[in-house]
Amino acid sequence: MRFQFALTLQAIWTGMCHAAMQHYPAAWGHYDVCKSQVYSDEGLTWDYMACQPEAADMTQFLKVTLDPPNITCGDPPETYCALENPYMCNNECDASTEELSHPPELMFDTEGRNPTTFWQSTTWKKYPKPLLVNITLSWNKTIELTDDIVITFESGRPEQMVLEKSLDYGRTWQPYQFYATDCLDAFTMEPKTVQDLSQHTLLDIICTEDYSRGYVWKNDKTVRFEIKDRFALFAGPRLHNMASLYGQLDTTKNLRDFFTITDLRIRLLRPATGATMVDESSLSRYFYAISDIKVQGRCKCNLHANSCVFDKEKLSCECEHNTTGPDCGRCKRNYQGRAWSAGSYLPIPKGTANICEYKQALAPSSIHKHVSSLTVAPQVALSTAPSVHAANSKRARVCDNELLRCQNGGECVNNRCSCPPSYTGLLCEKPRCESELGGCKGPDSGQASLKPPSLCSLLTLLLLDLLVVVVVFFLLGWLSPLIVKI
Ligand SMILES: *[C@@H]1O[C@H](CO)[C@@H](O)[C@H](O)[C@H]1NC(C)=O
Ligand SMILES: *[C@@H]1O[C@H](CO)[C@@H](O)[C@H](O)[C@H]1NC(C)=O
Ligand SMILES: *[C@@H]1O[C@H](CO)[C@@H](O)[C@H](O)[C@H]1NC(C)=O
Ligand SMILES: *[C@@H]1O[C@H](CO)[C@@H](O)[C@H](O)[C@H]1NC(C)=O
Ligand SMILES: [Ca+2]
Repeated sequence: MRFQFALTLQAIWTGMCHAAMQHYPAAWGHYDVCKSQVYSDEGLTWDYMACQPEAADMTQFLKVTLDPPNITCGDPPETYCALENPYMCNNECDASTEELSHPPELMFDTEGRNPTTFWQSTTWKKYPKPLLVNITLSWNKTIELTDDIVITFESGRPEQMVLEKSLDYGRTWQPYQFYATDCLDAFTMEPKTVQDLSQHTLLDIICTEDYSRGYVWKNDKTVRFEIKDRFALFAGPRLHNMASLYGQLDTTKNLRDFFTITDLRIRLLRPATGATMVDESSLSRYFYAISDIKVQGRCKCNLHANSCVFDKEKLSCECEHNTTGPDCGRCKRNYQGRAWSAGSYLPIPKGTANICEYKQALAPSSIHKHVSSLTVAPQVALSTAPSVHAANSKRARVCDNELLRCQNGGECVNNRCSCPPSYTGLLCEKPRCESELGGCKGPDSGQASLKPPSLCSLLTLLLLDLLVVVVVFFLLGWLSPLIVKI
C-alpha cells in the first residue's frame, strides 16, 4: 500500500517535470481567480484554482522603527552643510518646525514634488565613533517581493551599508546584500554585481560597489536590491518566461523563501564622505538623508487568496478554499478532511488549488500534518495513505502551524522544526557555520546555495525524502506505546 502511494506520487511528479520543462506562451495564467463556476455532468459546480493577490506598493502598510530612536535630526535644532561644499552651511534641521523637520514618514510619502521630502539623521558630530543607524520596516505579515527594492538618498549614498531581512517577524535576521565603496576593506568580501550571479548562485549574498560612489556619481542617488535581475535568471530577460520562474518557485522552497520577508532592515554603517578624507573641521557635512524607499510585493497567501486587506493596521489574506490564518496557512475548523497544503503554480496556467476539505467525523490523524509539509505533492489524496497513530500527546510541541516558530525557513514537521541545510538547532536558529559579517565563507561565499536547479532531480530527492518519512512514521506508529516521554 505504501508502495502504491509512492508510485502515485512519482506519476504526478513525472508529469510535473514534463510540464515545467515546456515553454509556455506569454499569455499564461495570472493566478488572479480563486474559483469559478463550471457546468459539468453534475450540474453547476465550482472549479478551484491557485490564486494570489496582485503586487502592490507595500510601503503603505509598514511600520518603521529607527535605532537609535533619537537619531533623527532636529532635536536640538542643528545646522548642516552640503557634502560637496563645506562653506554652504545654510541648512537647518528643526524637529519643532514642520518645514524644517525630517521625520521618518518622509521616506514613504508620495514623491514627485519639488523639492523632495526626506528623512535625515543627525550629523557625524561624534566622529570617529561610527555613525550607525538601523531603519527597520515591519509588516507583521509575510510578503513576497516582486520588484527591486529602491532606496533614494538625498545626500551622498552611504559608503557602507547592509540590507537585511527577517522571515520570522524580526526574531532573526539574515543579510540580503552588502554595499560599500570598498567591499574587501569594509566586509572582507570580493566585490560582485548581480550580473555575476547564475541560476546556481542566485541565493548567494554578495557585496556590491555599484551603489556607493556618492561623489563621482552625484546624479545617481539610488541603492537597489535587484529582484528582477534575479528573477530573470529563470524567467529570461524581460521576464518573458514567468512560467519557468513559477515552476521553479513551486518546487524550491529556498528560492521561494529568498524573496519572502516579514521585515527589512537597512543598516547604515558609514555616511558618504565625498571624494576626500573625512574633514574633521566640518563634520556637519556628513549625515544620512533618504527621500524614498520602494518595496513592491504581494501578501503571501499560499496561493489561497487573491486579495489581501489592510484592516486595524494589519495586513491579512482574504482566504478562499476554506483555509484561514493571516497567510491562509491552515484549514478552517471542520475542514481538516485532508492535510492543509499550499496551492501550487503547477500545472500552468491555472495551478492546483489544494482546497481544504470537509472533515467527516474521524479521529485526527497525525500523518496529515506530516504530508502537509510536502507542498510539492499537492494532489495526493490522503485517503489512500494508511492511517497512522504516531502522535504522542505528551510529546513537547516545538512548533505547529499556528505558532510558526521555526526560523530561517525551517518547516514545522510533526511539531519539530525541520531545518534547511545551512541552519541547525531546535528552532533552526543557529547558522551551521558562524563567522563575522560575511556569514559562511565557502569558496563562493554561498550562504544558502541553491542546488543545481534540475527540477526532476529535485523532485526525485523529495520523493526519497517522503519515502523515508513514511517509513519512519510507520516505525513510530509501532513504537509509540514504548515511548513514554521524549
Ligand atoms: C540619544 O540618546 C542616547 C541615550 O539615550 C544619548 O547617549 C545620545 O547622545 C543621544 N543622541 C543624540 C544624537 O541626541
Ligand atoms: C542594528 O541592528 C544590528 C543587528 O541587525 C544590531 O547588532 C545593532 O545593535 C542595531 N543597532 C544599531 C544602532 O546598529
Ligand atoms: C501582528 O499580528 C498579530 C495577528 O496576526 C497580532 O496579534 C499582533 O498584535 C501584531 N503585532 C504587532 C506588533 O502589530
Ligand atoms: C467551503 O465551505 C463552504 C461551506 O461552509 C462551501 O459552501 C464552500 O464551497 C467550500 N469551499 C471550498 C473551496 O471548498
Ligand atoms: Ca519623500
